[in-house]
Amino acid sequence: MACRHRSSTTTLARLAKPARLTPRLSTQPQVQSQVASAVRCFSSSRPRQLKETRCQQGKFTSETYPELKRDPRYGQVTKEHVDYFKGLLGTESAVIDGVTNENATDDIEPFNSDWMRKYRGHCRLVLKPSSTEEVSKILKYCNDNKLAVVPQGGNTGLVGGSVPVFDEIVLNMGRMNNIIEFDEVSGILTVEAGAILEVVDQFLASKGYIFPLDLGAKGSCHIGGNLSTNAGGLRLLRYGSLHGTTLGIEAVLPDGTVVDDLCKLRKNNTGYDIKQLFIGSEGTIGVITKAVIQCPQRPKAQNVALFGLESYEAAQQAFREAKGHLSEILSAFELMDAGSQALVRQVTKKNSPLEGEYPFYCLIETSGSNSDHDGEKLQTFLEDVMEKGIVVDGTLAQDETQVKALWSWREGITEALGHLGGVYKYDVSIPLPEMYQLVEDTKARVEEAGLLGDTDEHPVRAVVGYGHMGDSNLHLNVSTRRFDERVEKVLEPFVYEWISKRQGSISAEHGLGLAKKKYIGYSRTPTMVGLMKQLKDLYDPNAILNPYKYI
Ligand code: FAD
Ligand code: 2HG
Ligand code: ZN
Repeated sequence: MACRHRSSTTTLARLAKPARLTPRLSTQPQVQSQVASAVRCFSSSRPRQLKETRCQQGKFTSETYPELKRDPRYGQVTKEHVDYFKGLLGTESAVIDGVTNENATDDIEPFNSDWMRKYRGHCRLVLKPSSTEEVSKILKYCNDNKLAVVPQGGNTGLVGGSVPVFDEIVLNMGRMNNIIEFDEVSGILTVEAGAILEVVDQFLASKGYIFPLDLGAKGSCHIGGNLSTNAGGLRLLRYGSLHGTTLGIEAVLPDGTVVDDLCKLRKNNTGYDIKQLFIGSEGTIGVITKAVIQCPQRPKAQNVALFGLESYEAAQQAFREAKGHLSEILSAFELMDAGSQALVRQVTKKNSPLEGEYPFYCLIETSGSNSDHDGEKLQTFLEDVMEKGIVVDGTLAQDETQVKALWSWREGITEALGHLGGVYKYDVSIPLPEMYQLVEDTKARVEEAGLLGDTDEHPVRAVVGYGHMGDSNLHLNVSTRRFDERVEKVLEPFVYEWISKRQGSISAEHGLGLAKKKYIGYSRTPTMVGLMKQLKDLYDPNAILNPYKYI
């Protein structure tokens, strides 16, 4: 619902023609839901699946990083193993077998390659269980036979964690997509790990609730993937992290043990909170099969404004004012620089919602229960920041279509960049005053190395920054015409050293995966890394889960 825009002395431009990215839909995943004890079918409009990147599928990860060697501890997958899994999982579609069937390579390729087309494995067997029991039997068998396994959700991860490096078996959770139970009084949802975030959120919308996480990959990513990466997304500012909103988890350990902690209580101080270990552990200690989530009421009134600013300093002032004016109704405060918006324009061929061009743009969202009240607050805020000269120009969405159109300038950046070639991504937390400086320093470094330019001999097209300013979370993106090891050498460890000097985090919300495994020491002390290794050894003594990654 858009706010009522009341007449004012300020001159906020209005969106005449809201821009809209054309959704590309694909086959709807089968969704069955069991609400309370009654089993019923739940149909929703189709989730908007992510567009694929245009970056050409390149080398295998093992070629890009020849220093990675296959660990000889792991067994090779044989026909005998495949026969066991076929016997266990029954249906043909549950096993994609490239071990005994050479023609299965094309079918396996999407499970071997990540969304960015940066990482590519050599997996020859994909398993798609449909129950916790099947996950348990698969893992027990793999553990007994020392077969390495990569848990996989929607495969939208941005750190190379969701695809194999060598011949690990992919355990894809897509068939475990039931919404099991929803309590309309408490807002407590129980859901299987393979359910798609957008499908779950559409179900919740029909009940007047919202999933406490939203992100650009919602049409493809799974709840289990979200929990495993502890995804942050666009409204963490309002709803907090999944560490807070997850009440319970069911997970399977590598030896097949089912950890049943499907607690539905908000308060439960009985012993260690073990479920927290599975949140953000990227499939390295267990496979999440179900989760219980505390969902908030869906806001009745939602307002979105986008404005242009002359400097990063002004963006910080705007954030401060937004917190002051909008406090409890502020649900997102996002930053985009001019470069990121230029690339979105280039790819989508849409006109910018503002007339002029500015070095920075901020998108503000409010979510509340009273449209008049929220609209009034937002109006006062906008008048204030314009009168003070903090904001130069702005636009306020007038209806839901315009809300989506404005969001697309922020949410659509990742997809747009993916269309232009390879992207080196750095998802980092930095204290706000210095946050954008990283983009400038990185750009200067890439320029100095002669890698940035408008012509084809320059691998780098642009160095841009955007992100969740409300959470001090910057997305530094180096957009290239093709992945090039010279670029990576200029960027790493430079970026991580830069962050470490400012006591930032080298991974704010995307995780470590393969991309950041060797850099964890820039954000964690040796003691912390040591404790993490102890946990890994305890839960996964044969190290079969997601090897070569994380720590
Ligand atoms: P996958 O990519 O399949 O897997 C991610 C990791 O989790 C892997 O290590 C995998 O082994 C593990 N895993 C998956 N499922 C399970 C399971 N059931 N049990 C155990 N381990 C499992 N991330 C953000 O944080 N915020 C954003 O705003 C955001 N926006 C994005 C926008 C776009 C366009 C894209 C492409 C990605 C974005 N991401 C964002 C990154 C990504 O979408 C999230 O990390 C998401 O949570 C991954 O979910 P997935 O189901 O795709 O998991
Ligand atoms: C976002 O906030 C996602 O849009 C993706 O976390 C960021 O592409 C990226 O670097
Ligand atoms: Zn993000």
